[in-house]
Amino acid sequence: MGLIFAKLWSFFCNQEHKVIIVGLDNAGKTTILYQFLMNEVVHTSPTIGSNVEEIVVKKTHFLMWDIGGQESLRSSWNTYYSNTEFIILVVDSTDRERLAISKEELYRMLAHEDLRKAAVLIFANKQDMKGCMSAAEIYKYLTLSSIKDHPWHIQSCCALTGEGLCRGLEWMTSRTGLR
Ligand code: G3D
Ligand code: MG
Repeated sequence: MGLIFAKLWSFFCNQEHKVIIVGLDNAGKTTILYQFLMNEVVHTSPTIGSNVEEIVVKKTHFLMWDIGGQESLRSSWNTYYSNTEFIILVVDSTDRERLAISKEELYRMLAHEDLRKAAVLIFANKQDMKGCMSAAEIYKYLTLSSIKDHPWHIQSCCALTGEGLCRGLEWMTSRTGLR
């Protein structure tokens, strides 16, 4: 009896939150997911699929889908949208030319019916690179202040060292309590 109760309890308390990791190719999506998996404060389950991983932060379970960013794959991003609670948009802060494409993809996602309730975490990645754009510049360029219908947060980071990644996860964890 106790065991069944414990199982039910854990089922309801450790609900999984679906996360999709999007961004252009070469932005650093896979490196970020890899850092999450290596991070000591995060517990992980064995790999579920080639691009899906479960990570657990302070009893909050996130099911993370790393979605390919090549142009040919972007049109299929929407097949992953249903039940998504968090979008992690990874931006290569050195890639000034393609920031316009990231912006376009961001607003396309925000307008999508299946992502109506999703919160957006933007990682301004590759902050270790000389001449990269700051999170403030990216914030301005993406006109984040105009986004009123989705919770959003921008975090600068370096996926190679892991710097900034925990702060982003903390924001996500704090949002899960608000639902
Ligand atoms: P993607 O999954 O979004 O396509 P990847 O991107 O995670 O494969 O990363 C693309 C390249 O960027 C990789 O380099 C990776 O090491 C590098 N990269 C990711 N994050 C950072 C970062 O914060 N700083 C720097 N300097 N490089 C980063 P390679 O050379 O392996 O292709
Ligand atoms: Mg990748």
